[in-house]
Amino acid sequence: MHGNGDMAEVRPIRGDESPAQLEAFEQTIADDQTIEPRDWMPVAYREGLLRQIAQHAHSEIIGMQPEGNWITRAPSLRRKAILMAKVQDEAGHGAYLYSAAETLGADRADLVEMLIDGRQKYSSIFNYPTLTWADMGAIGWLVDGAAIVNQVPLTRCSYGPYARAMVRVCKEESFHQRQGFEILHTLSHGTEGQQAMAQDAVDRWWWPSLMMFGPPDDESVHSAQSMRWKVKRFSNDELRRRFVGMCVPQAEILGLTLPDPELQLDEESGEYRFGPIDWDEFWEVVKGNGPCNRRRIEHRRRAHEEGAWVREAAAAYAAKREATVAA
Ligand code: FAQ
Repeated sequence: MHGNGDMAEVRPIRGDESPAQLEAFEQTIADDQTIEPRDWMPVAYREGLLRQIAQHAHSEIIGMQPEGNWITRAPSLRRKAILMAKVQDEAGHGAYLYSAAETLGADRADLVEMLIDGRQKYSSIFNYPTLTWADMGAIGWLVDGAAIVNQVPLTRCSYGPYARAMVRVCKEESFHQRQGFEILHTLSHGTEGQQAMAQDAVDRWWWPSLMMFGPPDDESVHSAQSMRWKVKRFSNDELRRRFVGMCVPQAEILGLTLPDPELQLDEESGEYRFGPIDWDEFWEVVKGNGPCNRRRIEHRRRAHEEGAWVREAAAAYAAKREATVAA
């Protein structure tokens, strides 16, 4: 499947707007201006954005786990410091994104509840295990690489707070991707065992990374509307193809093979054709049946419960400060 099919049909907008309001909103989008929190927006625009931003925020927070698993086992002090900084950045990205969701009227505590009880999703990629140190390289190179390809266009998203959050997030993701590439480069130029470890990690992370871009265009329920409202600027398949095109020359520099015998340059389009993605695996992971889904949610639930005293202390401190200022 190369995803050249038609987009799923545009869903009708709910009748929650006056014609004048809708026209002003559509004009702002047409003029490539941003919609800001106090502007009027259709309910479906708000809900669609909230869905995507919340899923994105949850992905950053759950995404801390696969790499957090290796902080205590990093092979040197330098690698450990870099990995800790990266995982902290991911917490920061989650925090910006929850703040962006709050500008749409969401309550952060509700969002966390919806993640923990499975009502809201997070990216499929974080349900795969990190088995060796080389996985830190593959995550940085491929997962952050895919995140950049997906998120750079989001810096031009029509919703201002999300677009602005993406500017800083993308700068940090670039550093993350570079450090992953450097880990793999070191391993692939090391001993035979290190090379094999790097290749094994790339073999395991390649296909799940392609799945990060979401279902093929003809099965993507949200893309058409989302692109019309300039939330998404490119379709899932377009971005997936762009990612493959970016990885092929980088894999050559690394001296690693991408695990796809059908990967081939199409001279006419200048793009790489790639083999079929296992969409059954993707949907199983999205439904909660991936290798680590239960573990990831259980860990998040426990961390949330164990952090209750911090939230209570912060709220008590804020109340005390407010009382002091008011007095
Ligand atoms: N996993 O109609 P579409 C990171 C769901 S990067 C799970 O095509 P849409 C950085 C989708 O929600 C990862 N579910 O949806 C990092 C929908 O279900 P719903 C996060 C998926 O929104 C790096 C249904 O399938 N990045 O965290 C996935 O138009 C390293 C139909 O799909 C973002 O979230 C998936 N992969 O397009 C952190 C970027 N794909 O909601 C740590 C922002 C689709 O109706 C370490 N998000 N679904 O129940 C987006 O760009 C879009 O939301 C897409 C999906 C492209 C992900």
